Amino acid sequence: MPPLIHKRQPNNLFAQAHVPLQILSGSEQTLSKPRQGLFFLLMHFIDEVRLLAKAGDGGKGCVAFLREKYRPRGGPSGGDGGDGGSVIFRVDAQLNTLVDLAHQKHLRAPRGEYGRGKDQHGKNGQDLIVRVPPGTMVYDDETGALLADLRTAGEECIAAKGGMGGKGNAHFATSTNRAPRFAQPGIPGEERAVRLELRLLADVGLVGFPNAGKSTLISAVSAARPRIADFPFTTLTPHLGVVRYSEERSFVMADVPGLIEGAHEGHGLGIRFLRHLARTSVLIHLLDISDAERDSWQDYQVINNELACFDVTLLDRPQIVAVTKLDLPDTRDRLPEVSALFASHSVELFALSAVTGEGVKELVFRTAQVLERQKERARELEKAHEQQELQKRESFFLSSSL
Ligand SMILES: Nc1nc2c(ncn2[C@@H]2O[C@H](COP(=O)(O)OP(=O)(O)OP(=O)(O)O)[C@@H](O)[C@H]2O)c(=O)[nH]1
Ligand SMILES: [Mg+2]
Repeated sequence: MPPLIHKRQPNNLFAQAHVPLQILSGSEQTLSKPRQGLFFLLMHFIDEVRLLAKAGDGGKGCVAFLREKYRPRGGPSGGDGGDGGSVIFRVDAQLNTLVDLAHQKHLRAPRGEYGRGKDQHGKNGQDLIVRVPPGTMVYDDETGALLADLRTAGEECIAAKGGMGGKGNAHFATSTNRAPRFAQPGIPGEERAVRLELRLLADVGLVGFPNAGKSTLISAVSAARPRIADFPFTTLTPHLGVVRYSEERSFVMADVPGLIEGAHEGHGLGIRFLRHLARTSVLIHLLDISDAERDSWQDYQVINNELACFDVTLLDRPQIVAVTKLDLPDTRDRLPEVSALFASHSVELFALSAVTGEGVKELVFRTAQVLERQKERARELEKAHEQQELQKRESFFLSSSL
């Protein structure tokens, strides 16, 4: 029986989740039940793959001479070779993971056909179009350079360009050499090692400890249906949901797996999923204060510390801090005390219950408000930057014309 998954590099996911390697190559019978579940889920959300893209070579030009009845010396008639196909990544809005590429090592586009006699052009190799989800970043795996950041449906990036076909000898006839016996070989297609990294396109990210109520909240405000259960690490992969807050306005929310202390050292599911917060503009930090034994302020700081360990700029993002499970009597009792504590550190607290809906609308509107302010600020910054560039160019022309 073939192995379940080839032992390949891209899915360091498995390493993070502490799944023993035997699962990657072992037979199905060796998997115990819970592991099978984890395995299944991880298998279906892949956000990093490494591939070798090889474009098709150009076909050779042909050396041929036309010999026909009444035209015994018809002259050089070698046709050109066809162009090789390119390897192209194209965004498909229906996709949300790179799982389709997880088991591939090579992406090969077909070569161009050789040119033939009677000036026949070889057929071009067809481009290999590889569909990727929106938010895919394409890197050259050798240099680490970013080749493309593919965001909108239909956007494309040529990972490896097909080689041009060689010219046939018909092109090389001159007055002094009317029967050239040479043609061009085709140009080899490009070959490039690429790394695809998916960074989900979300406006708002939910962060917090496991069981804080992240998935329950996203289920309450959007059509996303991540699994919800009363044990930690129910959510093993990020989920996106569209939150509609008026007739025409909406934002995308991301539920990422819970964090725990030491996540940056690999504890729990680690912090690798935090890359999906990189493009968010606002974070919603959820706190469960129902347990009297926990120190809410410390919990808040632990999560922020893990965010900073992944990427310190995540802390520059506006953060809305919200207490969940407001319907529980323990939460309600502790709320005034915790709110006062957070207020003493100048942190405003929201409170909500995703089960009863209390406070949810307020949180959504506040999030939308902060998000719009952020977008406005980004637009202003962009404008100011453009103006600066314009001024620089003007002063350059002025100084060079003097
Ligand atoms: N009473 C009450 N229970 C809630 C509320 N929100 C979440 N819960 C419960 O808390 C538990 C954990 O909720 P989840 O939404 O799965 O928590 P999570 O933050 O997504 O957890 P992970 O996926 O493990 O990180 C579940 O049993 C939920 O039913 C709430 O507002 N009120
Ligand atoms: Mg969850």
